[in-house]
Amino acid sequence: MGQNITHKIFSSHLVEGEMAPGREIGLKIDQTLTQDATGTMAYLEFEAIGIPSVRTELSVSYIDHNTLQTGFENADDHKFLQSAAAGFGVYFSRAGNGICHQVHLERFGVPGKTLLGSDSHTPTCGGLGMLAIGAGGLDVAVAMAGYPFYLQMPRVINIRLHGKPAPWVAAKDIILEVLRRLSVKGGVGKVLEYTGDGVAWLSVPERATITNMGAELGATSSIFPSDEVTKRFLTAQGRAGAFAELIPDPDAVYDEVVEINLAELEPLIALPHMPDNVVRIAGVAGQKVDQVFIGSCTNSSYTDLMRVAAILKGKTVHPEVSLVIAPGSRQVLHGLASNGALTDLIASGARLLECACGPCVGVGQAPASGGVSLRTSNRNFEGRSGTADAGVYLVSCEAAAAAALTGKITDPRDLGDPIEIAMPERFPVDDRMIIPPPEQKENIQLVMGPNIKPLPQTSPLPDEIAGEVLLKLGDNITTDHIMPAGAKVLPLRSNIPAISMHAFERVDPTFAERSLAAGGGIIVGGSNYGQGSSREHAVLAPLYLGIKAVIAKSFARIHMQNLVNFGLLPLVFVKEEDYEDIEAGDRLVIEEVRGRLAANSLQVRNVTRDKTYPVKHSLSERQIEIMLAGGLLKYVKN
Ligand code: MIC
Ligand code: SF4
Repeated sequence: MGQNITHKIFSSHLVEGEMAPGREIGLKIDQTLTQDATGTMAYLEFEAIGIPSVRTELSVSYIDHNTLQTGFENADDHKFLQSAAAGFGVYFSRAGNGICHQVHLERFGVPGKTLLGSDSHTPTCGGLGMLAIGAGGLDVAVAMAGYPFYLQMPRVINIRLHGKPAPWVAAKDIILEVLRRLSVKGGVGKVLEYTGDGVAWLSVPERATITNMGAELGATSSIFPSDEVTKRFLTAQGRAGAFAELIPDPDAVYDEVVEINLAELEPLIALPHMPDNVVRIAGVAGQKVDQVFIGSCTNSSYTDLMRVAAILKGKTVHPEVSLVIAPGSRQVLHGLASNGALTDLIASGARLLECACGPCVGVGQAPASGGVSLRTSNRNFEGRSGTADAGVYLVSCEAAAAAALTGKITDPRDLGDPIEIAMPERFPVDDRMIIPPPEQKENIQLVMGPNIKPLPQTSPLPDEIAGEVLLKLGDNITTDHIMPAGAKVLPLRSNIPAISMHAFERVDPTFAERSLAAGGGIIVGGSNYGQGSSREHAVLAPLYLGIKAVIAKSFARIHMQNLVNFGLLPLVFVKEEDYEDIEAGDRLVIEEVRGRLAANSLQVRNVTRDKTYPVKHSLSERQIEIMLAGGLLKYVKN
């Protein structure tokens, strides 16, 4: 039986288990990446494991999220990360060099290799045929220490792209169409593998736009073949030697097939406040726009911004619109500067930001009250922009540039003749902002400023869990609900006691204080609880506040793994209707927890309502041992 691309990489990296969907497998990890907002914890965790140097082929530490320095905190974190990189044998991509996913695609990604990153959009490198997976910082630390990465073997969904996209239909529209069809939980437990004749029309950065937003479907990863297009991209990056062809066998089998005819697609838009809330732009055209943001790891490549520059050339941004642009990397900015496109952007009135995440994660450029912001980024969750009542819409670069000129949501097809941007034969390669680890590591001290607080301690699973339901939540609760990001909170990522006071603040500002006063309690969630980011802080903060368990209808992959890694029990209702029965304030008791875990026969007693609900978990034997030990760090050290 022929193999698909995903299975080829899985089988060449399999170190434990059987590749049957749903079964736990262990994978060898070739490369890792961390970013500054998750990286401080990851390197503290790596230090706690006690291995002197990383054992991967390559590990890179990026500074890209916390680059706004309104106090000492972020700069302290950068110094710590630079010293950790030097000490542990990690490459260090300096602040301003670009967003981790864009830079990794340009400079490090290798077809056929595995990459584990402490950021949910790590699958961006799937655009060049790499099996790239997002995970919590501790999982990445353990992989840096040379241990396998464990996950449930995903099902492989083949997304077959047929035909050629019509003019003004972008890669962004393809992934928005996938989101429209499959929803924000449609990728859970799956790898999305793109094949078909339509793939040939897409450049590597366009493919990366698509694999990037596989994260918004909750997919384990997304991947494209490595073909002639990949070879040209790597050659233009001066990395032809990294190329290896990777295509599915002609008789490859898949668990499911989704067909998309690219020729039939139209420009699309995701309406507030979920990335799967997708409609045709033509259907909502005309609505007034206050802000346009072009950037993020989804849409900030050289060709993306060249298209924007061509649209804006000789024109002026609409007087009612603030247009902000953040190039994805220094290489992109360099390319725009040396060919004059940057002048066109500046002349049009665009406001240039540094090469970093910026507004995508609420670091600056919060929209006006009740404002409408059109963005090329990937998440439009309520409040993530920094303005609680703003509406964020997700679009392609072309649609964003069109709206910046007209001041309203505009179908880019109204712009007239399509724009062709050729891929450069050679990108302006300059790695001087990436510091390689030193040959000699003696005398390297970790620089720990006052913002870096010790790792929180976990304890072994108790035999009885009891507490009040402190919050009852609906479906699709994101990690941005649980642990908000943004310019005010992100600088506290290395300080768990301080950041914890912001947990759930957009849902219920009294949560942190109530939780501390009650000595902790239990959270009840709906389906797809914890979707979105990989941030461990969405577990560490509730843990710090005394949360003992989360009971939900279902969990997002990375968040559930993070809960287990820190010894917080993720439980699922056996009968979904029991969710309806529970109210905030009810007192719940789970008895014989340790004893019943292996048999998966736990029960929740609702003391307030005198009812008992059967609950289950989907933990592997290894994860049960992690829970009993009190988290992954303790388990690894044992
Ligand atoms: C995000 O896009 O939400 C982030 C910020 O990049 C997160 C990581 C983090 O919270 O630090 C992610 O996607 O994992
Ligand atoms: Fe950065 Fe936004 Fe990408 Fe997250 S989604 S890595 S915040 S650009």
